[in-house]
Amino acid sequence: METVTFNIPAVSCKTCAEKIENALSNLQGVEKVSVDLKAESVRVDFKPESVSTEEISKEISNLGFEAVK
Ligand SMILES: [Cu+2]
Repeated sequence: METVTFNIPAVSCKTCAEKIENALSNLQGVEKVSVDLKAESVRVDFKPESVSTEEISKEISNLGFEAVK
């Protein structure tokens, strides 16, 4: 299990946070997602053998957010 944190400058409300949490949770290999609205960041626990950090950040981009590592 690995953990990655991305900064998401545009995440500002609970709806955005839930959207990101739901989408990332649906990715195979993602175990836990927690968005920190104050820090404007997301912390993801994932299995590196199932999913890559690139796939995770791409999913965030697909939702219309910028993910900065
Ligand atoms: Cu929002």
